Amino acid sequence: MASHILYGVPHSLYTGKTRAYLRKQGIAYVERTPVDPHFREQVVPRIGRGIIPVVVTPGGELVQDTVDILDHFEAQGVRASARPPGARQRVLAHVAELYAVVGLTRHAMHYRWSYLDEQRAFLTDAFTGGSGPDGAAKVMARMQSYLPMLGVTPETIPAIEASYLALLDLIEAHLVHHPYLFGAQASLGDYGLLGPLFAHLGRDPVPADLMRRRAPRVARWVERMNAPDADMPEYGDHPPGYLADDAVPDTLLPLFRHMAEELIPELRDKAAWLESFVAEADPQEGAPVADKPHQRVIGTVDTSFRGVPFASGVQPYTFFLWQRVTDAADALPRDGQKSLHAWFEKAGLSSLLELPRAIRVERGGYVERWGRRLTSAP
Ligand SMILES: N[C@@H](CCC(=O)N[C@@H](CS)C(=O)NCC(=O)O)C(=O)O
Repeated sequence: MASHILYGVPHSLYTGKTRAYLRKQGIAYVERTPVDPHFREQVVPRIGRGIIPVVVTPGGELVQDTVDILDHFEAQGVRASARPPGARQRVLAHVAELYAVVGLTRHAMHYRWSYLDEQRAFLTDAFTGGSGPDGAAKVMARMQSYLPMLGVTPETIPAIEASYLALLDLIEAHLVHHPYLFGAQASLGDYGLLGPLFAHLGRDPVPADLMRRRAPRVARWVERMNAPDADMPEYGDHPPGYLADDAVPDTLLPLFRHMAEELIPELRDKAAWLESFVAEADPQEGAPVADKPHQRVIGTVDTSFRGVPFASGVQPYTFFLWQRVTDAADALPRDGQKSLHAWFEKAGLSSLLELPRAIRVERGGYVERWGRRLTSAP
């Protein structure tokens, strides 16, 4: 069978998410690094920037962005769909997908780069493998330069570490009963969370050691997510697939409350920023969100992480992921909406569905683009 090509590297957050998905679905692929001349000569010019992961299909189609990659395969039909059929499970999977990028990337980047001295040999080797001996130092420096706008500052670091330990404990408590978030099948939420919990937090020496000692079941889940099968022998005869009847286990309530506490203040501030931006800049529907494809941040907003102030970079991609939550919720029939709203209320997540955003963000031509203006709550 013809193979897909996955351009990525072992230590990349988003490649890890994609690779795990391809393995679980039994999709044949070969992985190559961006050092491959074909990537530079054929892929980058078509995508418009040097970014990984990129999937090249056997027919030569390029798919970039992990959301688009997973959606691409889901649309074709896969053996273990990452979209739970149940309404609450599905919307919560999108919340976890959002938290993984907007929340947990901060923890991942902190534990990778704030402990650089303790894991320099490992990271230098990884980046040399992925970017070549000449490129490694440059890429490592660029990654570190993202820390302040992600909210990793001397002031926020104690809160980031406390938050991470609490998160590990909450996931660990859930994994006592179930091998994945919503039972025995990996959802978009599991794949989202795997990004930071594998490449950085589950693999770099300092945080990997912390994870193994403090949360062994989380470390096992990281292995499980990378296995081609469900890999759950320690759960005996746990029924396969998603939990029946759209069940959401009690252990997920404190976990999603934890996510809500970190997401909502920042998203509230970013939604307010977006409103002023739209009023001033008058973005046109269909226009790319930034002048250059590699530009992810279009402004800065004063916000806070667990009460600690910091200036956050505003990435339109955040609104795109947030919108996936509200789109999935809006698509539910009335009954489903009621049960979802009740659960969101208990978890402190209601603002996600209620906070108005001034404009939609879509994806097209490998970048984020402005969508329809929204005058009232979306
Ligand atoms: N939204 C993108 C993010 C991909 C991404 O951030 N990739 C990183 C590696 S994990 C990258 O290529 N960064 C290059 C850079 O920032 O210069 C996706 O989901 O695919």
